[in-house]
Amino acid sequence: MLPTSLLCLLHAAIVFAQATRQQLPLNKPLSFSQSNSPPILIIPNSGNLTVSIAICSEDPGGSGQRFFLTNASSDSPNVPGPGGNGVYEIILNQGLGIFNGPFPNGGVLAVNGQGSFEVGASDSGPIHAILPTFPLLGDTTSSQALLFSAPFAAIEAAPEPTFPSYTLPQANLSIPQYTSTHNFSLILAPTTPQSGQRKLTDISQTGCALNAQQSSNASTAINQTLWSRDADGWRNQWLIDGLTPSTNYTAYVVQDNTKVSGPIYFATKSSAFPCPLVHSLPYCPSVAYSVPIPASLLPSGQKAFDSDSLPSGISNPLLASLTNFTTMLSTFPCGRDMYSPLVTCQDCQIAYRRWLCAVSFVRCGESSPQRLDSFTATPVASTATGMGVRPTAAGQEVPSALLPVSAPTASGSPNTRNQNIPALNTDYLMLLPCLETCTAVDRACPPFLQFRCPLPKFNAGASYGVGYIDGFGGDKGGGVTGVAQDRWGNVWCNGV
Ligand SMILES: *[C@@H]1O[C@H](CO)[C@@H](O)[C@H](O)[C@H]1NC(C)=O
Ligand SMILES: *[C@@H]1O[C@H](CO)[C@@H](O)[C@H](O)[C@H]1NC(C)=O
Ligand SMILES: *[C@@H]1O[C@H](CO)[C@@H](O)[C@H](O)[C@H]1NC(C)=O
Ligand SMILES: *[C@@H]1O[C@H](CO)[C@@H](O)[C@H](O)[C@H]1NC(C)=O
Ligand SMILES: *[C@@H]1O[C@H](CO)[C@@H](O)[C@H](O)[C@H]1NC(C)=O
Ligand SMILES: *[C@@H]1O[C@H](CO)[C@@H](O)[C@H](O)[C@H]1NC(C)=O
Ligand SMILES: *[C@@H]1O[C@H](CO)[C@@H](O)[C@H](O)[C@H]1NC(C)=O
Ligand SMILES: CC(=O)N[C@H]1CO[C@H](CO)[C@@H](O)[C@@H]1O
Repeated sequence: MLPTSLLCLLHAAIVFAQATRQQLPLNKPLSFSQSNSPPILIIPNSGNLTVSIAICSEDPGGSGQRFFLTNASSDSPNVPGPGGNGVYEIILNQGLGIFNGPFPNGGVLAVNGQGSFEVGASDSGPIHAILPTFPLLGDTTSSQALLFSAPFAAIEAAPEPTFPSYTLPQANLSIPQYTSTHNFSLILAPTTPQSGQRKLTDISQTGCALNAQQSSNASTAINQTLWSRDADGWRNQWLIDGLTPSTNYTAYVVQDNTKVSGPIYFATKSSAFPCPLVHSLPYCPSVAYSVPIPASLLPSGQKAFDSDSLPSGISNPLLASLTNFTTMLSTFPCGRDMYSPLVTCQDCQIAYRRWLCAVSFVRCGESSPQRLDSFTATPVASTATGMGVRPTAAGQEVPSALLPVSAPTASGSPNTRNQNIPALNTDYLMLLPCLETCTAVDRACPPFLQFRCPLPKFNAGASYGVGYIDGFGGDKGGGVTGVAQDRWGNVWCNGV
């Protein structure tokens, strides 16, 4: 006969095993916090299920959790474990594990080890995932950043108007509206953390682990809104304040607490950076960057310009010019006559709007804190032959299309290329638009408008970033970087 104490122990173990069996709901994540009695989960019956695991905090003991499942049957009394017959281990990679397979008789999932985690079982793709798309940097100042989530929903395209009532959109578009059912959170931390803290890229790359970092963070989102910045789709936009100057940051976006997008990196400007951010302009949806407007023109309490606070002396001439262009474009029998098999008057207006916004909203820039020589030190003469890309021995150092601009002289000459922007009383660096914003108009508009872009071999480099996206000869995507900016925080030209 067994001693009573051992009997009690056995009894407790059986009760414990039964009490912690728990049904896993379909298509809804369950969280489990750190405990000494990890649960045993019953997986629902389904022809095809994806079971996903996200580690929220690791086992303080150190060895980490392991997850074992069987899809043999949901009422097997055995607890799946290492080496068991018909048992699969869900292998974790950076805190995320995914198993996909048939569960005709349901299944059982068991956990070895301690630490908090989430489990999801879904019949429509994994609940926990690392998204293939990255967040996007708008721009930074010394203490602020404009950031976007990856696009999450397509923009409903305006129907192509038809002849004879081919009506193009007004210059002043209305603020677009969208209602999203998604939750987004932005997680941000210095890329090189203070001692004793872990890099965001070193913790589990899961929504719950990253969200836990955010709650302890100092920088604050002072505005959050949905925005259709470009044809890529709807994004969540954040305006962040309270960052440290000249610092490289790592950023992630977590969607619905379970799907991770990132990381991207970006650097804040030095503390002397003079240009405030401009964002959320319905008539220039892709303007989300710093512009050399004196910050003294900001209404009190505001930290960046939006469509309400932007001086009308800047917006009105832009809208007048766009109206003028639309009037001229409309003299073409749009929708009846074709000037191209590929593009329409509507495409022309879209490309022109984007170009007009990019050249009217002059962009400020600064060389990367890691590459201080990455701009042309002396202003380029208007006859100069391209300044965009400076070849180097390694062929790797690609300076940004930054052009120094001097503070206005006593004679009052303006210091921007847009005379409607009040002069900034200080020197700054201008980040030139990518030449492709111009060539897109050239390609999309009817030839009678005689819209012309400067040529790379003549003086295009004096006013545009040349050779970054397209090659010097114009070959699409054949430029040195192929893009205007990358996820590491490099911005080569203003490529809105
Ligand atoms: C369990 O999953 C594996 C892997 O997907 C599959 O090959 C096997 O047929 C499944 N077992 C049952 C009983 O469906
Ligand atoms: C099961 O679902 C996943 C995710 O939805 C899908 O990728 C996979 O092709 C499906 N497998 C079968 C056999 O239907
Ligand atoms: C654009 O139109 C909106 C109304 O849709 C109006 O409130 C706003 O003042 C206009 N913006 C400009 C710059 O005219
Ligand atoms: C979004 O967050 C709210 C509050 O945290 C929650 O009630 C809601 O279920 C979440 N929605 C999704 C899709 O995750
Ligand atoms: C955020 O910015 C947008 C655009 O400027 C504005 O319409 C909205 O009211 C702001 N939201 C908050 C909460 O301040
Ligand atoms: C409209 O365009 C015409 C022709 O290019 C130009 O002469 C006129 O000054 C423009 N008006 C405005 C308000 O831009
Ligand atoms: C920021 O840090 C990342 C990772 O160390 C690096 O790859 C990137 O070049 C840095 N970006 C800038 C703008 O300094
Ligand atoms: C805590 C803080 O001041 N800001 C933090 C933001 O990101 C992580 C998590 O707290 C820390 O490394 C930063 O210091």
